[in-house]
Amino acid sequence: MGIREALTKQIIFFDGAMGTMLQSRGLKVGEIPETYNILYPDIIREVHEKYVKAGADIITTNTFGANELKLKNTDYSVEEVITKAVEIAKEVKKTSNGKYVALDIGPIGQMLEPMGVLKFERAYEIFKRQVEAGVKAGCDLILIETISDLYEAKAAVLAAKENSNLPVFCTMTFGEDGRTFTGTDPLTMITLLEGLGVDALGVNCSLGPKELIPIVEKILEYSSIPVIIQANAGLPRVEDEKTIYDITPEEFAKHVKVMAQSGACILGGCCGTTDEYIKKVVENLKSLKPVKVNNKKFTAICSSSKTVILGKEVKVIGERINPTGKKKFKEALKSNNIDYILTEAINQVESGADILDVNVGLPEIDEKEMMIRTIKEVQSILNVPLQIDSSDSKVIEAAARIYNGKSIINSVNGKEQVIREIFPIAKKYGACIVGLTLDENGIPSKAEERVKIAEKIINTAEEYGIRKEDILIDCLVLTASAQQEEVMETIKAVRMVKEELGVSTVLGVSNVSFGLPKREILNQAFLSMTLSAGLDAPILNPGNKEVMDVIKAFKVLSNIDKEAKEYINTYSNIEGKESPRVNNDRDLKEIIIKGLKEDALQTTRELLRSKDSLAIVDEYLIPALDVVGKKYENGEIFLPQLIQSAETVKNSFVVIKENMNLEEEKQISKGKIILATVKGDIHDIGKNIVKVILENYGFDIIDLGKDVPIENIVETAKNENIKLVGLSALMTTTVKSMEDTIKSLRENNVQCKIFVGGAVLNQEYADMIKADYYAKDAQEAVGIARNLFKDTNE
Ligand code: B1M
Repeated sequence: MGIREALTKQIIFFDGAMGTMLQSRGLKVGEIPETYNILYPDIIREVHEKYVKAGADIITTNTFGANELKLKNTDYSVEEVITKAVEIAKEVKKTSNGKYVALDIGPIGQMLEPMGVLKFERAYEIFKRQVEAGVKAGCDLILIETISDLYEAKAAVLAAKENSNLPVFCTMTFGEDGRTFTGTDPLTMITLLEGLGVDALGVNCSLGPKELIPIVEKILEYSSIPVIIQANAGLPRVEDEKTIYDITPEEFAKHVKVMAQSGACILGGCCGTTDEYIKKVVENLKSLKPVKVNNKKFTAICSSSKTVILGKEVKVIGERINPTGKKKFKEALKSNNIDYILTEAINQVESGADILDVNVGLPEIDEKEMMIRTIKEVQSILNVPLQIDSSDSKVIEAAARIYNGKSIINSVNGKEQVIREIFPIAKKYGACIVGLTLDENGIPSKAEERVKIAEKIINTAEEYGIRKEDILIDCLVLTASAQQEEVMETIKAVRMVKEELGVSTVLGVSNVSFGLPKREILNQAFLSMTLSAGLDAPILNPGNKEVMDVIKAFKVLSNIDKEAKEYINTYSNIEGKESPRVNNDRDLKEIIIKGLKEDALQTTRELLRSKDSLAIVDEYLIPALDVVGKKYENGEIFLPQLIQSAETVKNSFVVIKENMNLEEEKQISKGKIILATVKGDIHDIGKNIVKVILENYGFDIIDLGKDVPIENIVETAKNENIKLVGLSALMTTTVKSMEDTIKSLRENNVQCKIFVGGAVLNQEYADMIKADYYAKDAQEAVGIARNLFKDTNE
């Protein structure tokens, strides 16, 4: 029986950890487990056999890290390692009565853009090579696991689906805050992965089974496909540099049973689990029938950290990223002024947009390139989902591919050719589609005719395998000035589409008032009429206070805004709350918080006319990063946004540095100092500031960078005969590394003084780790250096 069929009939058991088993069989720290397929195939075979004997249906190949980057420093190619791994697993399947061989694919080990430098298509190619090797070797399914970046999951799933016909399973790894390391929550994972057409999804690694329960509950609430759970054997803790897991096989199996009873149907183990754990799980669950998986039927789109569900309450689609009728916007597109577009995006979100429409079509520019750039840039600073708006199917396809999440495609209509071009794209990337109620004969004047076109779009979409929930219908607004009698037909059509066809509706509201004075009056009235008829997502300018007022009022009157909380919060007489702020003139602090990299250059230059360099650092850069740090800690923003703010500060600092070089003339060296951010810590903004200031006071700096190995610091200090070493650390976890560095400098008899700094430190810590001095900021660092080199320079 194929695994897809088996999933409908029985609970499927995965095996447990490979790493844990290999460690107990001699795998050393630093050894690459995948090389064991070639070097010690008997060990791998024995591990698989143990798991099958314990009752596992699926044998997971020993290929978790078998990608070209991780194997780069070994003697083996991806193909060799994977072929051998699949061969061993197939052998065991045959001899020990296993059922399926899963090609295991773990994360690449490098961050994708914008958090790292790895490009999406490069990640795709890396995964593709693994998939091709696994398919050729004859695996039965593909398991993509332990992924924490949704974008990486998308690259991997596309690689699996475009290069094989095998079932694809995908699991992600969550933290105690219920999100992955890059900010994805369970619902968002489901929204993307189901859209991409995986066969099963779920969670692995992360936490122990007990701690996973809230995450599992969320997954089961929303998933319409089989759910996989592979927990760790408890929460890991480190003892004598070894990772220990505390949960016994019995306890593990007990929790897993609860998950199976709630609906999870593919079960196994991750870190810390062994065949003992799997044996207990199988024994406990053998007689259990899987809970039937049903279609949860909701319309959703997402970015990497936010899902918006349509159809439950009004959601606003911001229409301002669109050059139509906007001279300034057109100029921005022509001059590649991305910050102008980003400012439009931010303003709309601040004014209440839930989704942003993105249209950058202009004959004079390369629309595809601009669309990709805009999507990437908007996604790196904002987490609202996007609607891809273009009349060119090539632009739509490129955008749907590169988009991090599940987008809306705007739009198709009832014309055969358009349908044929766009539906396959929507199906492949799992996007929602806006269907316009017009066809070869134009826009019908009667509501009934428009509904017929909507019905045709929905039915044809189903033929392409697109769920009805993924269709949004736009009944089209005609202007009251030219086609007055058809305004009510649109409203009637919205009601019919909602009630008779049961799909969500969108509508570009402001067209209705075109050509008439006081447009906002008509827009307001029309919006409230369409909302009453069941409009789910008006497309409008959220900066237009009047229409946003209607929406807020509608939410109260239709019992969506419970106890009128949102309404009161907006309109109670608290100063400054009257209307959402739309600001085109942001100060540097805000620019950094928003991550507007280009704006930072310009604004810093302007500020330097009235302020000196250090004042800008102290009054803008540091306070802005403190706000960002707090927001990150509170889960209001996630790693991608944190990185954008850091990059923005760097831009600002480039300008400050240029200015400092102008201010001070280069002097003779007053002494040579090493600066380094300690091992394990990649925060270097503070250290770089200290460096520039010290240089400006005439000191020669050997900057060893960030995440610097202890040996490197010791060697350089010795070889260069250094008298002063400055160490920076920003995390509680890396203070230990700072202490080790100091210890090593002392043990190696390096005759130097050491000063330390960084937000996590204070004088007490500095004394504790036996540093000679503590510098609160760059200016104090200068004081220390001047004092120390005083004799030399006098
Ligand atoms: Co991260 N980060 N970060 N981060 N980050 C912090 C430090 C954090 C407090 C945020 C938070 O949760 N509130 C938190 C640490 C928690 C803790 O341990 N207490 C944190 C975390 C958890 C992380 C990650 C683990 C997040 C993740 O991946 N899940 C990860 C760490 C990876 C690693 O290091 N292994 C991470 C990553 C990053 C980014 C890459 C996104 C980025 C750094 C980019 C870069 O530096 N190139 C970043 C940023 C920007 C921050 C915050 C927001 C800002 C840090 C900063 O640059 N401040 C920070 C929160 C915060 O501090 N408000 C945070 C401005 C800078 C000028 O100040 O460095 O203190 P500072 O320097 C001052 C003084 O301290 C002093 O002079 C400077 C000027 O006055 N000084 C010295 C500094 N070094 C000195 C050396 C000296 C003398 C003085 O002599 C040698």
